[in-house]
Amino acid sequence: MVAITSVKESRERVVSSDIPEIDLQWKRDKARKLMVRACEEFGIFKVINHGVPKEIIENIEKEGKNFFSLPTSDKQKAGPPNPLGYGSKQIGYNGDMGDLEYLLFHTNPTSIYQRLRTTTKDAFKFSCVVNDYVDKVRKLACDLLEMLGEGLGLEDTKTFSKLVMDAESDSLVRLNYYPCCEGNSKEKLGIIKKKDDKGPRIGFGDHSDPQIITLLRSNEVEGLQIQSPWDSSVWIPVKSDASAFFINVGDALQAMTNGRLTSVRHRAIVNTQKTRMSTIFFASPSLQTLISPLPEMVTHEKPHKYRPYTWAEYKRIMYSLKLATNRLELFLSD
Ligand code: GA4
Repeated sequence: MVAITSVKESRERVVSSDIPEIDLQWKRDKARKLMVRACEEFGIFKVINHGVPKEIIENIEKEGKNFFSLPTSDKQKAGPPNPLGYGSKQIGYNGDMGDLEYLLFHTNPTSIYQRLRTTTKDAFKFSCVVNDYVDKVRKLACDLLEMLGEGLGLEDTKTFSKLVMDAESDSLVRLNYYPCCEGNSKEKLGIIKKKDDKGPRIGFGDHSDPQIITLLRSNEVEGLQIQSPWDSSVWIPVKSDASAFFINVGDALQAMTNGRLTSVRHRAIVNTQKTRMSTIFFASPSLQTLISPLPEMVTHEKPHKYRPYTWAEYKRIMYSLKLATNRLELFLSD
């Protein structure tokens, strides 16, 4: 689990860590128990032997790199993000900025090609590669959600996975591209102690994901950090592993489990030496889904923590707020 091995004295502290790791070749009972525990304690775990073919991953990595190497004017044909499409630096609509470029798509197969078609002559190939990736990763997301349903002892173990399998699911896929920058010296990365440190350059600022779960994979370049569950001033760097997926609990899963599983706050920092690229699948319900604590998660001692909301309502509110806002707090029951 997370082992604290070094602490840096400054406004923010960075500690080194190991994220709970789950091997999908383990016996199912062992894997689902550890998965639930990781989601309760940290809101994140890593899966290895996940079954997503190497070729599918290599293809999206290659096509993604090709896209971000295009001239800016070509990339901009898929933007500005509304919120889908190509974006650079600007995140959302309320002044959040990050040191990154990105592509954000709805996972509906035709929408990906529609966004890309005027950007590059390889748009069709790129959109096919993204669709292939989404198919496999959606399947992995549903398997993991079913294991979580079993681990939580739900009567209908497919409660979560059904929401993502729905033909109208609002799932998204995102490619984040963080060009390396000289600004993140060893001091800023928290490796060397320095006075008056303003902290590292932020690629994507501190936030929790609004959806059910997120499946993130990146190249071998470090950058993802999670906020310590025990101390919000401590950021835990996640060791990169290009062969694994990092799975994190989103706000909707926290709400449906009545707060038992916790959506982890995380951020991405920019690497000094190497360009980082991550591919992220956000498993979501349909817009009209009513999200509410499951009856099995509500007891006399643990009454309804959140009021019911539709996914559409949550989205509307989240787009009116800054990235770092703790949105779920606005949905606490009276
Ligand atoms: C965070 C998680 C996903 O990347 C995302 C982001 C979305 C966006 O980039 O358009 C948001 C952010 C994310 C939450 C608050 C709002 C919306 C930017 C922002 C400031 C695609 C999502 O679903 O929510």
